Amino acid sequence: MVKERFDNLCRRLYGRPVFQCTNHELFHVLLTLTKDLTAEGEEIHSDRKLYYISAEFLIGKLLSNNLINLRIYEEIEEELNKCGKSIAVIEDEEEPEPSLGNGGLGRLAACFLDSIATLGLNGCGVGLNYHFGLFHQAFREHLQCEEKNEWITDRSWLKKTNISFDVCFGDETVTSELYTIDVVGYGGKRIPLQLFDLKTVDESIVKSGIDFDKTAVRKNLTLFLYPDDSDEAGNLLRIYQQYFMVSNAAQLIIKETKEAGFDLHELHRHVIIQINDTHPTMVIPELIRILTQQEEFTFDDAIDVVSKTCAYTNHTILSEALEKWPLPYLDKVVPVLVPIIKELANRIKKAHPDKSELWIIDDEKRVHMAHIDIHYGISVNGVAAIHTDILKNTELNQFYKLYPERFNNKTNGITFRRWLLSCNRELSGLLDKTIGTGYRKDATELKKLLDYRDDPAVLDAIEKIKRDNKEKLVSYIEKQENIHLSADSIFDIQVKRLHEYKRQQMNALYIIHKYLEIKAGKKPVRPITFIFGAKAAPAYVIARDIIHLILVLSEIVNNDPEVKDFIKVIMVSNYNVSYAEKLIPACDISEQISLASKEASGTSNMKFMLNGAVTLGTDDGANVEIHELVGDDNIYIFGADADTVISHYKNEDYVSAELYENSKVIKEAVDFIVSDKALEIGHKENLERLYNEFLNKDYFMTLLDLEAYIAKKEEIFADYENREKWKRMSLINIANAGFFSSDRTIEQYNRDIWKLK
Ligand code: 26Q
Repeated sequence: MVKERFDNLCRRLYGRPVFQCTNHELFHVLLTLTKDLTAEGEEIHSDRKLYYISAEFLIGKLLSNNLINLRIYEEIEEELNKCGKSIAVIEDEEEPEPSLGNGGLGRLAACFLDSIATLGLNGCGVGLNYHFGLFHQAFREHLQCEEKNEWITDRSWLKKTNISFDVCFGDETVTSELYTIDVVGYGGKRIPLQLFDLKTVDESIVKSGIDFDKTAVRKNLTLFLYPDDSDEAGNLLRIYQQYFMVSNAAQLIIKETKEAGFDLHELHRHVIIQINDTHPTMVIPELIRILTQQEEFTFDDAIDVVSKTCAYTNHTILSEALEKWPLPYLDKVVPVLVPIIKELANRIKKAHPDKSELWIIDDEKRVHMAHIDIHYGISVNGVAAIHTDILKNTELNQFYKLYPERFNNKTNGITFRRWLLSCNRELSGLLDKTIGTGYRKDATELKKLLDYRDDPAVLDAIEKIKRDNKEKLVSYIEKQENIHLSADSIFDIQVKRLHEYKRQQMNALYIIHKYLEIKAGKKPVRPITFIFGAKAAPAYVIARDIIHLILVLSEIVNNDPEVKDFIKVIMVSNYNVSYAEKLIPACDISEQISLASKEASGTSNMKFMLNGAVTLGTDDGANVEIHELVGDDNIYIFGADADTVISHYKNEDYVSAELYENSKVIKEAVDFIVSDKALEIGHKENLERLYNEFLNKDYFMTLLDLEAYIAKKEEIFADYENREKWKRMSLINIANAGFFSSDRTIEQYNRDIWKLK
């Protein structure tokens, strides 16, 4: 059936059968076929609907994933194989990757949409259609360069709708247009990702790199995700973007609720809004504005109904990320919301006159967006058990005392369709043969694999798959980066946004340590390949310096005849979802080394585990739950725990210079950053700044854990040589990963917060 349709479509669109079409043509045919089949699939109806509003949806390429979820991948692949072609190659070469997110929070939103559709829940995603999204990263002179990332072509998954709304800013009114991307769940049910755009956006205002006139809102509003926010214009633009997103969302919600024939006084019975971090917070005052100004609600009634409709997810405790907008900025961008926000704030201040930590507007006239969400919503959730505990006991303790029933944990998850079935077809094939296909619907069935923990055939098959995936990655990296790696070496991988709290710099210091040891004659028994992938926010100076250090190390290590056969260092360029899909199945050691208490959850840790890597990490975020699931013997945990870290901050007693002075190992590694050898290749300004940061600040306490990290790494590398032990650890990690299916996470959101039918 599908084969025939595929061939017919090739003939209709290009006048040729499948085997005569080019990859370029085949992508277009498969895109059209998939869109058609998706539209023919089952739509979900119910009288209660979820709106998942998020500034990011990092959906990745969709071709293979959609074919898998429509359950036609095998059939199409068979047809293509007949003429020496494959879905993977067509996707690699022809499909642009939508660039609608940064990292964790955006990828989580994408996994959630997959699970919502799979579980047949009535919901949609609402966000923005950034034309250039997050920048494309290139390296020049060992530095990150940003380029625009053009992903929208006439062959994208976007579908234009005729829905459009006016959005009134302080100085002008703009008109939106809505695009949708259908998200197909496993089995073929679909939900829409609704992406608002602006008719008047002008791509030509972007001249070189990612520079543009930040004040020309009509022309720039949906050009970039998170424009540089180091200056006032950048911050104002963020507020323009956020209001544009939520005003459209609110208008869409009101329109759909009315069209369904529901009474807006019953809004909370028909609608649930999940606010993904504070970026969509203004949806609360915006809905109140619409209900009071256009629907004749009293203020009390509007607050009442909206407060019962909204739920908030917190993804970070880093204070820099907790949005606090200066009131004058809001006055300029969204004057219509300011009286409403002030009224919301006054009610809280009146109720808690002595507790300024609960206020919405502080003494410096800054609006704490999270406080709006907590006071005027039904739920506050953290994204891993330890993170929710920290919110309750420390970060948001005053709020927890006031509203204990609102706080709940929802440990993150990942979709196994993309992060196993699609990215590691060999492993999912082995699982099918070994434990049956039930795990595809019910991930906890992966546990059945534990019965094979001593079965040499299964253990060897897993090892062989890892080895094959490493070979594939080696060829891909060779093509992409022009660097040759050996699949015989240990692949030690750290991929995630570049941030000091994630401590890529600690990994770099280990590499320096190892380099110095090899130079002194102490050689590792097996070669090790250290792989990094990370983008730094354009205005984050130290993060850029850390990238510089890693690129400099890569140059030094990979070209040193005494060293290069023992260790290699590579930072892949433009790390994104597609790269992750190739790196993760090829990984031996998963680096999850954040400063304890700082990584809310992490989700790559789950992806690595599911693909048979062993975690080397701190007891932070979801690592804590991985640790509990696999037990002490199947994970490598080191470093200070969250309580210790929190007390260092409280007592202000962390002094990195003392650690540096008192440890030869630390001193040697840190000094290397400004050694002649490093300065010969790197830039003085970047390297000295980073060196001084370690000595004078080290806010994320890298030096605190460095020695413990070095010791743990020696242990894990030694254990890698015990192949029997390693293979069993790998299997045990896969078998216990079922808990991290986003289907489980979404069932919990639905059970506790959304309550959709
Ligand atoms: C806020 C204000 C000004 C400028 C930027 C921002 C901003 C932008 C993006 C703040 C936060 C983000 C993104 C946060 C994020 O991705 N957090 C990650 O969320 C994942 C999913 O829950 C977790 O697994 C990660 O631990 C967390 O870091």
